[in-house]
Amino acid sequence: MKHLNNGRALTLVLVAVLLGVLCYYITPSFRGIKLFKENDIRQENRLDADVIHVSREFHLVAPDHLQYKQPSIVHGSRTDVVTVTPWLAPVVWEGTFNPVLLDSIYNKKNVSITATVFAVGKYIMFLKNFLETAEQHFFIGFKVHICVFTDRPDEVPQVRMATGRQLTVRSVPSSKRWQEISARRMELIQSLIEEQLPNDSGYIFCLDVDSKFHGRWGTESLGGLVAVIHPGYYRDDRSKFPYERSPESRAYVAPGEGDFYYCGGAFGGLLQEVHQLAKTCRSNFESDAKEGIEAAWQEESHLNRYMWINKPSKVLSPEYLWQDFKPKNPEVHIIRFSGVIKNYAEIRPNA
Ligand code: 5GW
Ligand code: MN
Repeated sequence: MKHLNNGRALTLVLVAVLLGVLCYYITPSFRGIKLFKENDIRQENRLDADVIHVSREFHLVAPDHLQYKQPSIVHGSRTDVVTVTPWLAPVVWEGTFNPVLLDSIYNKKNVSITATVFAVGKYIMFLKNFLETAEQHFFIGFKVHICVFTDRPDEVPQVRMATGRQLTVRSVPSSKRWQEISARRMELIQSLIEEQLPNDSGYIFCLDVDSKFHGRWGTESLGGLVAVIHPGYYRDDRSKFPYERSPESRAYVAPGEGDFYYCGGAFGGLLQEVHQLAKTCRSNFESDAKEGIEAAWQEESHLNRYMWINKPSKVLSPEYLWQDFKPKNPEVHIIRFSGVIKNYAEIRPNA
């Protein structure tokens, strides 16, 4: 009796499987049509969820009926500066973008922005000003997550964060040598992104703590891979850029090469892009170190090498990282973020 039942069940299962396979092969056209229809409906409704991951960055949906000044393609609002690179990446200067339009586009996308900042040793003293001014100028009205890496978690100042904004503190070991802090920066950025990637597809900016916000830094800065022009060299010939000039180093940039000199104190972009950058710079940095090589400006040199090969899709003008000791140049209409004047002997462990 039992045997008979088992035999029947087996036959039934076999028949079912055969029927399933048969149906699968008989109805491909039918399935095709159904899929196509689903896509059509989705496109009409333009659901946010339909903008698939890769195209997210390029799909800019504006609200209907937003009133703003007519753009012109013959009369530029900025004629005193270059606003596009030879590889057609925008260079962001005040006057080249409409902040209201951009904010409404990115509001729809519900973007989130992570900012990493290292405050190791005495550099903790810069954190309060950094955080307080970020609350006034950095992606106001958006989801912002500021991630502080420090060896002094107890000294992280209490700063009131607006709704939608959060601060997290991660402990890192203290270090006497700047080179160690510098080396670990890329490593920690890499692992932070690896943790976040599964549930976050947003943007990240990696910023120096010894700086303050003075003006808007917002959605105009978003891009795949974002680099900031260093304020110290942007009027100079590339031969004067302080790239790593020793061919043995993996940060080497040959004479007559290099586009701009970018800051190590601010860079960013999509999580995936910055992950690639951090991973590459860290690996090159470590391989150099194994051979006893240290690039001229440590990770900044590696970053500049990386950006020479992997062109940034958006370039931020020196408005996005000025230096307080530098008088403002006429083309700089607004200073958004600037390095404070610091007493090196007082703050650096091995100065
Ligand atoms: C930096 C130089 C020598 C020794 C120590 C440091 C150092 C850097 C430090 O002791 N603690 C620390 O948190 N940093 C982080 O690295 C800060 O976020 C700092 O903004 C960043 C880059 O170092 P800076 O700002 O001194 O470099 P510059 O090129 O802006 O002067
Ligand atoms: Mn700095």
